[in-house]
Amino acid sequence: MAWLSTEFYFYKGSAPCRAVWMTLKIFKVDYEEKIVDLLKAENKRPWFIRLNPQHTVPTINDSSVVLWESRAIMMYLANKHATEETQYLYPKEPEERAKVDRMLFFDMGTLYHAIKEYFGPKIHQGLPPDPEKENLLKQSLDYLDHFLEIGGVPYLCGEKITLADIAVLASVTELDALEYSYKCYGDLNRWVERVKGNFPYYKECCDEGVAMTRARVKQLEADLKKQMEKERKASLTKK
Ligand SMILES: N[C@@H](CCC(=O)N[C@@H](CS)C(=O)NCC(=O)O)C(=O)O
Repeated sequence: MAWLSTEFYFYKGSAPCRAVWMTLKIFKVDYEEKIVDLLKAENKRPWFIRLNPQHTVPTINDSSVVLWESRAIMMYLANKHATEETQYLYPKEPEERAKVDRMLFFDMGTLYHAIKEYFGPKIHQGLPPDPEKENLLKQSLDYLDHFLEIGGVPYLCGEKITLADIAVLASVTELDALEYSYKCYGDLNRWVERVKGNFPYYKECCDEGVAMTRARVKQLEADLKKQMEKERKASLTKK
């Protein structure tokens, strides 16, 4: 049977996609890029829904093992492709692995959830973020900053970068795209700079996507402003 590379369905302007992309790179997985343009609703096309009924990216198809949910994909890639040299990214020892899992679940259920909740109106409609949800985001960033402070180690789970750092970095740097400053969180800010500086694939996998989201949000805001101005003028002529 011919050996097939892993199909990677993704969109660069998506933080969970960027986390999986960095993971594919660090484990040197042979993958085939399949861009799914969310702005053209390509994820809602029948062929994609057949592959992933939840129509989300990232999704992978690894010789008919079809997976979605970025962190589950990252764990699978580590389980399948980690070598002696890269096992530190997802340690095998239960105690060490549990620390990474804890942060991956924190990322999904608390941090990234808070980002999506607060910025939902801005990302989808160019509206201001939902002020009622800002406390949720601030609390998540506070927690993260505190974890780093009490951890007393350079990375989220110890002396080395793990999948947790990759996933959380992708989530936090979505805030760069949304122009939300986290500079006041000292330990968090230093950790972001450290991981960006020491992880070889951040620039390659994230810079373009972060810029895409920033530009898209600006466009939505400008369109909305134009629309509101048009409606204001129309209401004045009616009077
Ligand atoms: N928890 C999922 C979230 C995936 C997700 O919501 N992806 C967005 C892009 S950031 C998406 O595909 N949205 C399109 C849709 O839900 O139809 C993960 O981590 O993979």
